Amino acid sequence: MTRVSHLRIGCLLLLATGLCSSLAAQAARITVTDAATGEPLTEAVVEVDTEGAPKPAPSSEEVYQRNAAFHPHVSVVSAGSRVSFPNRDNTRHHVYSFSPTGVFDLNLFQQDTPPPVLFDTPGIAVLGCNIHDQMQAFIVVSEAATFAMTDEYGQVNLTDLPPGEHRLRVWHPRLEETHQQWWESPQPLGETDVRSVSLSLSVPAKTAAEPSALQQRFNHALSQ
Ligand SMILES: [Cu+2]
Repeated sequence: MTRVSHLRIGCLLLLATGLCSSLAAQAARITVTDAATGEPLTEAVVEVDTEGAPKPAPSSEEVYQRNAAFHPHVSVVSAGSRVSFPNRDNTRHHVYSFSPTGVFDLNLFQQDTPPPVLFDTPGIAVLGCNIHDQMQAFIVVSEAATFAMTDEYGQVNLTDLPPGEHRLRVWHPRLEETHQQWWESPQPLGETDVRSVSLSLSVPAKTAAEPSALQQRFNHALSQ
């Protein structure tokens, strides 16, 4: 191989590395942890307020019931989205929300799914079931241009933030009892920030979602 071709390969390698690092840098990464334990927090919703950026189109989502639990436990949707509530249990559920962002009340029989509910007001809808006290779920209705929910490692990667600094806020179901408050970052977020957020949770973790023995007998009686 000649000296010239060695040089050429070197330049190509440099170009490739430069390109790779600039692509990798175009993402902000946020890790959310529990301040008391340091454990990563899944199901934290991260909102970034990017003024002027287009907002995501409304979508159609589903929160189904199986084994007397809601799935998913936390959803985040853009304002104007519709959510349906299919019952995949053999028993009845009576799903409601009294939250200002979405007040509704649905009596759910198997295979009989009512029309989806429209969520056009930003905020958090806390869902419950009149029959099963332990059933709880949350729908975060967002008007932000960018939102995401943390994965099992407590992380979100925001790959399409515009340049500049943006307001950052984080919500988690265990932040406080009304489930309506957000943690606001004192520092704005840049498009390449790698940020750790540690939340002080005041609501204890719900233990087993297993229905009580009495509840199980009741469910069994209902399914007969
Ligand atoms: Cu129920």
